[in-house]
Amino acid sequence: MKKLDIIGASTSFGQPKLGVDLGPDAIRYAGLSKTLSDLGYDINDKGNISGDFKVDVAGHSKKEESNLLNFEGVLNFNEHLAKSVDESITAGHFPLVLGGDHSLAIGSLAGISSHYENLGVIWYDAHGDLNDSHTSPSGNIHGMPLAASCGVGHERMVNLYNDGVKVKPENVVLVGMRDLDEGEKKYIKDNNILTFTMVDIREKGIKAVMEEAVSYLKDKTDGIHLSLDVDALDPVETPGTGTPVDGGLSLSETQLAMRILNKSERITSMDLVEVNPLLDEKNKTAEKAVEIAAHLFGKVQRY
Ligand code: 5AB
Ligand code: MN
Ligand code: MN
Ligand code: MN
Repeated sequence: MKKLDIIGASTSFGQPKLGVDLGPDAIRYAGLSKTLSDLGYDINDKGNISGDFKVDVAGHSKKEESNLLNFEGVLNFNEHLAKSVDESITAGHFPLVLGGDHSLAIGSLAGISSHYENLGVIWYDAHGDLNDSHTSPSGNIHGMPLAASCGVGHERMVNLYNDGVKVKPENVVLVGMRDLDEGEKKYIKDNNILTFTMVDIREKGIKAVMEEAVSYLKDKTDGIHLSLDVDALDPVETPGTGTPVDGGLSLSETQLAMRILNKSERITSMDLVEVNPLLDEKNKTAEKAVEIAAHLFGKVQRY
């Protein structure tokens, strides 16, 4: 039986809003383990990442480095997360990382990347998360993890856990984009990153877009990591998230996208992030997150 490790990345260091560190538990309460075990997986919930970075209920809003909010907290948390993800892959298990704000992708990609020669990444998000401290309008590190993983940004972020670039920009595909900052647009253009905005998705349809993403990555990568931010979906679907943007994907489009990725048999790891139960309506966003994961792991909707 295929083994799946659930890793709770209960961090909120990457942004200033309280509650996103409760995302992993909200997704658990929405029935993740049972749903995936009913699909035939052997589930091992490793619990939440723990360390000496306890979340301060008054919020943590210290800019330790210029324009990098909670810099030390983000680094410390991600060192722990990278180790856990690395251990899961070494054991031959699929790491499913629950978030938590998206700065956790720095750690998950750091833990994954050494296991692959040419890791591919599908970044399913309203945002590119391709800022560095110079281009970021907010200083929030959850807007920077893909840049850091591609080798751009503070050297302690770039070289976290193991030195150097974790993902090559030519192995990245962006899906769902509708809120890109100027510096991110420039990075995408300069590096020729395959990008599907919501306009592209409305024109081509999600099925064609996902098939194109898979065929682009299939032959040049030896594993594909899916980093899925619930704000890729429209806020009507997933209101419980810190940086919602109108005009997003529906749940049914996302279910179809996940089915296509399941059929590709290339997805080797996943982040499921930015679920904030304090901003949610009756845990609706966590329930959608479970539904999304279920489709990646083979659920077929029958009406
Ligand atoms: B998320 C913004 N680009 O850098 C910034 O939710 C938003 O992980 C980042 O995608 C959103 O602050 C980060 C304006
Ligand atoms: Mn986002
Ligand atoms: Mn994101
Ligand atoms: Mn967000």
